[in-house]
Amino acid sequence: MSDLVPVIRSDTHLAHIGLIELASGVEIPCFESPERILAIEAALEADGGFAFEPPAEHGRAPILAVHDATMVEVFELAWTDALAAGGDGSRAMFPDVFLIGAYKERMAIEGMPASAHHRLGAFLFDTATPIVGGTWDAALGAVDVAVSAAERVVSGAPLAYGLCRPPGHHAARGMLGGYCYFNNAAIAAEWLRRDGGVRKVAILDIDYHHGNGTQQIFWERGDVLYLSLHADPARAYPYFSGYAGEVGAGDGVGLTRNWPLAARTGLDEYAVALAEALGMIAAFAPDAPLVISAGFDTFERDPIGDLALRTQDYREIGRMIASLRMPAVVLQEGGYAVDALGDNAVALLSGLRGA
Ligand code: SP5
Ligand code: ZN
Repeated sequence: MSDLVPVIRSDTHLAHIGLIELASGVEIPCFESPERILAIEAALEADGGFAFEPPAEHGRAPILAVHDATMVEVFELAWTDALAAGGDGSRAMFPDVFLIGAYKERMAIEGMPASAHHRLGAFLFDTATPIVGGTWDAALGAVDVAVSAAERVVSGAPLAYGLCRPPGHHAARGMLGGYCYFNNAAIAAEWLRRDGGVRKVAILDIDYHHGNGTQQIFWERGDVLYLSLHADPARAYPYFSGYAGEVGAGDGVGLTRNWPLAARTGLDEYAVALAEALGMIAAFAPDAPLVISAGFDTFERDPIGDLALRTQDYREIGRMIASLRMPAVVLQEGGYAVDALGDNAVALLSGLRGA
């Protein structure tokens, strides 16, 4: 009975329905949907090895320990400001103008538009991160899920699974993007440092995409190891980070590492990279639970990925990670082949618990 794996989940994500995203300028249905988490929950329930629990409320403090306060405020106000500016609420909100680095080149300009939905252009990096009426509460809920999962492991569970939605690893200190609003894994890792009584945390990111946000947040940190296996950004989103030469700076030199992977990478090659990452985690010797950013967009049939992992491979990946003999907090990131997400999640978690 006590060997049931706690799964922290909440209904607050259900009203975050982006409806559409823009891909290369084309409007397509948003891959990041509520059905993703519903599918995982159904499979965990059917498996029977898991116990669902609600998160505890943690408020804004853990978010503000990681994110820029102005970004948080602009995100909170963006939807209501868009409505006030005449939006009818039937469509997701996207800014029109993005404040990229080159905009301010040479000029001393500081002005900001009056409406938060325009200000959002200074805090968002892509056109695939829709904001609707339910987005803010969903993002807060995902953080509560992540921190509660971390809390659960600190207080003795060997393994906990936080069903975070929206995902988090693309959200940087002052930037939203990639379906992500708050960086759930980074917030959980920072919470472990500040409130969890630990000195060193390792984050292993196995989502298909590079976790640019998590990398940026801990880039100069000597107390947080960030390791990511992902599709080579030379061909894959987010394109501008995740290359092998990115290794951190200052106190964090050598504590960021990236493994860019070729298209159609299967378990054999994946396991070589994973074994290197696990060796680095063992050498770093964290005294905290391992934080795992778990995406299943590495799956062979994922609609936005091109790697070739199969369902049974996630069990092997889980077993390899379990060989570290560290407690672990698994936080949901991406994965868009909805019909396979449940089986893939059960496989990973089963491997992690040593089955
Ligand atoms: C958390 C996470 O997995 N975020 C990923 C965000 C990716 N957003 C851009 C998706 C680009 C989709 N391109 C469609 C290719 C269809 N073959
Ligand atoms: Zn992803």
